[in-house]
Amino acid sequence: MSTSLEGRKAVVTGAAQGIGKAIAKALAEAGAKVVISDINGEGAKAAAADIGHGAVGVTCDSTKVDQVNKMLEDAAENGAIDILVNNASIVPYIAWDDVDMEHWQKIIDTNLTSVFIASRKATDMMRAADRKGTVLNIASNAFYAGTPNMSAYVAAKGGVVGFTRALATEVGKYGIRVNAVTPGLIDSDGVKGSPHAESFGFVEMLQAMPGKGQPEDIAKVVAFLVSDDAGWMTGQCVNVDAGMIRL
Ligand code: NAD
Ligand code: 4PL
Repeated sequence: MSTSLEGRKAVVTGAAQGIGKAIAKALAEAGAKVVISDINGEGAKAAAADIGHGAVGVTCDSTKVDQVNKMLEDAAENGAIDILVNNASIVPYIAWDDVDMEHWQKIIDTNLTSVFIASRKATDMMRAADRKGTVLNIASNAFYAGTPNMSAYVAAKGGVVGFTRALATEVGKYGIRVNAVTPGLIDSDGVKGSPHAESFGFVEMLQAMPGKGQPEDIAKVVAFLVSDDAGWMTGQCVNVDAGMIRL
């Protein structure tokens, strides 16, 4: 087993709170030097202080090419990062009748185009530095379920799954692995206090196992997928939802 991430440089986007913060913590505890990137810079710095292990918090809007490129260059410290986790996203709860062009565009930009922006730069840097790095995208089991009240989100996450497969194909020849995780409903900071929290009873009924999914349940699987233990895995979407969806 080589689950250790000692000496690896990692970036986790949207990691000021929730699942992203739990991922940043798991990677830092496995030995990686972690940059916590978030549009909420104060939150990112607070998360870094909380996690310790040399984690650093930075302000970065994942939808802005210039900000993302600079954030990744800073994180690479004249080389390349080894691990990019594309986690930043908006988790909306919106009736179909209220979905308009503005909402659709914001969700596609934040939840799908952001994944392209960071992956473009990070894989270019990995290739230039001859680094066999890895990209891990956080999609959602809402893509499989067609979960109600988040149509643009479901579409964006489907795009993330498709892009995961395509990018894995494009960069596999350089030894760069690209995978995704599709979490089910998770009791994250964002979900707590949102209308999604009211779905736990229904979702639990659909799960094969009872219980409320926690950010750490996702983080542990991510830590494995970005480690050398998953070295023969690429282009995969790993579903982590207590068996709500049985693929
Ligand atoms: P959350 O709302 O608790 O946290 C999301 C973070 O992303 C926040 O810190 C926010 O500031 C940041 N963010 C938003 N827009 C950004 C931008 N433009 N640039 C940079 N950062 C930005 O969310 P969460 O529940 O922890 O979800 C994390 C990931 O897991 C997301 O990709 C989400 O779609 C996915 N997911 C969540 C659930 C769930 O039930 N919580 C289920 C499946 C998938
Ligand atoms: C099943 O990704 O996958 C609610 C909120 N329910 O964000 C999600 C399910 C939500 C989900 C999601």
